[in-house]
Amino acid sequence: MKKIITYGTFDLLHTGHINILRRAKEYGDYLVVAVSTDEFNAIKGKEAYYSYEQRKAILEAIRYVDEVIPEQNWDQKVDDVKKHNIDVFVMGDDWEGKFDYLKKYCDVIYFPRTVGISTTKIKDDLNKTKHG
Ligand code: C2G
Repeated sequence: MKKIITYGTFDLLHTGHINILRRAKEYGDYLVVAVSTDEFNAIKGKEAYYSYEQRKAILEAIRYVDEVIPEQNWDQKVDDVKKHNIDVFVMGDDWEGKFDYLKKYCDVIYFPRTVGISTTKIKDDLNKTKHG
């Protein structure tokens, strides 16, 4: 069984998230998603609209996703790759090169981001609508 892993906040789920999850799954049979906890989001300087439990439940409902685990810090990736017997690590190319140290343990693939959509854009657009 070929296992893939990816990491992220995945707040206000949108087609950019779905695209990377679908593409990641094409590389194997079992996709693990490490979703950032609310505490780790604070470290990342992000405040998600949905709580960790809500974002986890939403990801678990996606057909491409087989397992969701918590992402609690920047340093857990090597342990996760070993513990979950991961063959492929996938991230959007806004992270290009940042996780190449994992190449010792698994394949590392960066996908082009989906253009024109982001959680920040969704929030900004909604605010504009509300405030004109
Ligand atoms: N993404 C994408 N296209 C978009 C928006 C996001 O391909 N339009 C991808 C990102 O590149 C990332 C994943 O979707 O691979 C999740 O995005 P975020 O929730 O913004 O994740 P991020 O905050 O970048 O967290 O340790 C890694 C970090 O936890 C990554």
